[in-house]
Amino acid sequence: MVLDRDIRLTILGHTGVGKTSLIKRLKGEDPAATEKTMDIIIERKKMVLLSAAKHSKLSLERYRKYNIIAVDNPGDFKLRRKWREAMRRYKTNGILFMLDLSQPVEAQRVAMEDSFNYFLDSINLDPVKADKKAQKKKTLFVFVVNKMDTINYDENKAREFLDNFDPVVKDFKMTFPFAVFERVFISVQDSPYEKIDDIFEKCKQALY
Ligand SMILES: Nc1nc2c(ncn2[C@@H]2O[C@H](COP(=O)(O)OP(=O)(O)OP(=O)(O)O)[C@@H](O)[C@H]2O)c(=O)[nH]1
Ligand SMILES: [Mg+2]
Repeated sequence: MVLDRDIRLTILGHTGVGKTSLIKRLKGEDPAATEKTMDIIIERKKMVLLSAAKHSKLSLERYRKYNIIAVDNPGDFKLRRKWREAMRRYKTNGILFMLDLSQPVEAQRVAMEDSFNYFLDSINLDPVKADKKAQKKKTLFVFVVNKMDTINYDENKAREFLDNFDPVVKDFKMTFPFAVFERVFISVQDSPYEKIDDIFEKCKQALY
């Protein structure tokens, strides 16, 4: 239907951070049993965002459906080279980069740098051309800090954790001056569905 809109997202992050679990929650499945992702997996879900109900019955927004095209990726170091192809082939609107509060910072910082470089590669393999295009590109980066349950939902602690990634995020911001940056603190496993919906609400607001 004409009313529908697409949101194409690439989900990246170190292994075990909860990428596949997030998609399971989005699809209303039990996230408890996930296996390590070994290849790129395209997941689609047509959804009405919770905010739709706030719009009047005369407003299109009340009836609009969003096609979420989420590209799940393996976080394993050796399989990360698939990230570039995933982003190139599925013309992403943005990256949902996931972080895990219960895992060490350093390996995740490397994963974040990898996501940044593979994204640029997906724009153009020539670094100079890629940087040039990036300067004009409207895109979205959502940093999803997962496993809040492991730190008792302490947002201050979570913010301190995210501060460790500031130098990399600063590079993103300089390279993509027109990008929208969002941050989300969540427990994909335990947070209520509204928190999952909120991630996609933020994407909608950034893109439309
Ligand atoms: N405590 C806790 N565990 C979680 C949460 N979300 C996911 N997990 C667990 O983290 C583990 C890894 O989850 P996955 O979703 O498979 O991680 P992934 O990022 O897809 O991993 P790869 O496919 O290897 O890249 C699983 O045992 C999940 O149950 C959470 O919010 N809290
Ligand atoms: Mg996975």
